[in-house]
Amino acid sequence: MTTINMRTTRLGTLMITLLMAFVSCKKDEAPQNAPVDVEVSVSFAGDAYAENLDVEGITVNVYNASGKVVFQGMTDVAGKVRVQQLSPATYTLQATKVYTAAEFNGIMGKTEETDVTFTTEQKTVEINIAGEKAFHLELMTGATSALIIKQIYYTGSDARQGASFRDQFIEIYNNSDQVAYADGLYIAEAYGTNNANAQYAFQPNSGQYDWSKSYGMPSGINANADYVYARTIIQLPGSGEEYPIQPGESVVMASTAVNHQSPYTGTDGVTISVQDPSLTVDLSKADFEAYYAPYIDRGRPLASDVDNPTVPNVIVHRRSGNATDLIMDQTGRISWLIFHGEGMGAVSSWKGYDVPYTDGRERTDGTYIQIPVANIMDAVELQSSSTSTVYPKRFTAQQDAGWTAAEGGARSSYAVIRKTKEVVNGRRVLADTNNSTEDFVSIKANPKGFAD
Ligand SMILES: [Ca+2]
Ligand SMILES: [Ca+2]
Repeated sequence: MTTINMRTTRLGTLMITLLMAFVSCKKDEAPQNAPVDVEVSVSFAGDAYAENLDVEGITVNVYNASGKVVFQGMTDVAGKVRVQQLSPATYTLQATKVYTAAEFNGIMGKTEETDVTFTTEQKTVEINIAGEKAFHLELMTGATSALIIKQIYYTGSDARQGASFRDQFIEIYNNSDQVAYADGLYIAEAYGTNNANAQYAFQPNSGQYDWSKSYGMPSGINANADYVYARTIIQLPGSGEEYPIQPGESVVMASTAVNHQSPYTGTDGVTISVQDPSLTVDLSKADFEAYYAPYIDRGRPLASDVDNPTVPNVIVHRRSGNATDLIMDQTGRISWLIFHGEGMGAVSSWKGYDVPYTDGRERTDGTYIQIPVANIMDAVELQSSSTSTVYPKRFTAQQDAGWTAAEGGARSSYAVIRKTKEVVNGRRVLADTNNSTEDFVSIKANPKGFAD
């Protein structure tokens, strides 16, 4: 009964409002100054979240141009909230939902260690009597960035018939509608444990290293939730605006930028060729390549690591052990991220730590560089199987709530690649819900190609 009464009252109010609007129009007053009622609806991006998480009780904030909260409310059972009597102006709409690790793991069957925050913001929303009255916000974990990892070809191709690890590459895509610059972008491998071993300290839910127990780790920081630990770190060259990437376009960073389908001469003068060119790819037109030879201070450079003079070389800050080229783990035991260095200072000042030994041994070689999560632009969790997590995750749900794996595994010629979400004015917008299980599929490696 109450519901009916309320509806009646709302209907009455609406009729009075309409009548007043009608009257004021007739009087030629300025209706554009009238306060506006708008509706904000909220949903979760990604199928798994949309199916399992409740759209009721999500906090919606409306900020005015000076950043002051002018409205705060909670969504109803349909995921909607009504914001009444907003003065015509420009606003920012924001929705936020925080789950404790226990809540989130219980609903989603995950292994998170800390709170999982879903949030989204829609900026410069113009509210006026003639404009939009309904707005939709899609909640995501973590942030989105213009530049995202589009394709990772880590498996390589058959060691005898194909090019083995020589033809690996990573493709970075501009998923926004504005020009973005590749200049100075860091690409790194996120390191983690691949097995349980009493020698090390682990986090209770994820089974990942408890980095807070690493020798020399400062105590006042969240060593696990706020950082990832990187082994290989390379950086694209450029001083700021030398390497523009147009909306819907990408750059390919090759391990070695040659046409791997055709014979080429190694640095030792010996010809390198494949038996089955169809298993590998042409990377001679790559945008960047990893040329490791100048960084090798001990031992001999790798013969296959040639320098294509027409393809700019990346800066190699950290190699994995004594790696003689950018050789990605072919079984998916390492995950990949891209990040920017803002606020991190000189690379030489970045702190490195060793894995957390339970015997408290002093390890000061700083093998794994601590990267703030806040600097991460995109992260893709790799696993060796697309059906189950074999290795403890290196990223939390804030970076990548899922994982992906290439069909066929090591040396299969298959890559992982983002799905196309939609095509806007001819520009492909790729799926980016920060859940690689939903965002990625596996295809035969195809530099600058698309999944669908
Ligand atoms: Ca190379
Ligand atoms: Ca080169």
